[in-house]
Amino acid sequence: MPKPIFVLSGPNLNLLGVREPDIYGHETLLDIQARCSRRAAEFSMTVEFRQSNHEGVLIDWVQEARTAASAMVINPAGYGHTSVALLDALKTLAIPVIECHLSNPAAREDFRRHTYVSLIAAGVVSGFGGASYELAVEAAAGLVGAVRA
Ligand code: CA2
Repeated sequence: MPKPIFVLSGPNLNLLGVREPDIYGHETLLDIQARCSRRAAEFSMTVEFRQSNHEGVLIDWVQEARTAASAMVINPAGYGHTSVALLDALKTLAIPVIECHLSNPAAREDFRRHTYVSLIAAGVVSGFGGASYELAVEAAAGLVGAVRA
């Protein structure tokens, strides 16, 4: 079995399905985790799905992924727009990184147009709600050479 795809979510995404459904939809993060696991299984892969509200915790997980993951999907949430430290950690990875967002940040406020993560991401999936994560997992599987079982 290959190493898992790390799927990391940043601050406030634990509130999915509870607040602001008009922007972020009705699905919970648990629903999205199930979607990612199912999609990964189609490629005989697994996901390690985690969320934190804390920048340092996310950075620790990125560092863990250096040896424990075959690829990374990350929704950095607000930290994508602000965190040079998260970018520095991501830059140490030799595995593919896919950035994903539930909404389409480019269609929102100007300050959401830039993310530090995009500087190192192999690609970005935005605007499809929970499906953004699923599509990102599929892209990650493809980048590590996994084929549909
Ligand atoms: O669209 C996305 O996935 C974002 O990464 C979400 C971030 C935002 O800062 C990015 O620009 C785009 C915000 C996450 C907030 O999550 C909430 C979920 C439910 C209720 C309130 C906030």
